Amino acid sequence: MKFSDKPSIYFIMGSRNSGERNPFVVLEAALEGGINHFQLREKGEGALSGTELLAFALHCQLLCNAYKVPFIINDSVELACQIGADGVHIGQDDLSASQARKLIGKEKVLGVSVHSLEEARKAMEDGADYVGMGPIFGTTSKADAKKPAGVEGILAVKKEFPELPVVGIGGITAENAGLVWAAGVSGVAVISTITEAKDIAGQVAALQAANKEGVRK
Ligand code: 3NM
Repeated sequence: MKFSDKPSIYFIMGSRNSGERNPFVVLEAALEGGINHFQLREKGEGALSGTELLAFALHCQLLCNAYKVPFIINDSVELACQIGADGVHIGQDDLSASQARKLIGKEKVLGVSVHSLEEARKAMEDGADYVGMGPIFGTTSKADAKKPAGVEGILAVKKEFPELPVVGIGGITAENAGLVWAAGVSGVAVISTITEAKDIAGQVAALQAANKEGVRK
């Protein structure tokens, strides 16, 4: 499946990321504001599991469906298959991309987190539709995040594999997103820039407006 026809504002959130605010209210505001992808990433202290996670995921899915925004699940191929999510995003420590592709079939979106050209090559060969590269800038949203790597890794991947959609992640804000877009990404993925925004739709618009180059693959 193709990742996206237009530059994507790719919002990631779990039930613990929205602070005092109701996560569904935050998600709906982001959808209303025009995000292009949503990934449910349920991690950290107090993370939901079992039937609670299932119910949370189903509610997020309903909202995404209402706005025709692809609903992607982090890590759990099982949950994604169970509820018929639009895709799965996996890391280097999860099952392999080729295993994930076999389990989800050809039609679903498959994303893989990578940190090097070699990992990107492997993900692509294994059937990934896009790769996530990060952290570009410092982030406090991922407990085991690596050192910020800037946009060099993205430039290297785009040079070698111009057709492979790359999504930048980690510490991206409306102020620094221009650098990321300019590196040739197909999308910018954010947690806190949206979850912490007073004006969520305004932040989504600002992330879009930071893309001066227009349409990307
Ligand atoms: N993955 P924020 S960084 C989920 O480097 C995630 O692979 C990363 O959150 C990676 O937009 C990250 O708040 C956290 O910095 C992104």
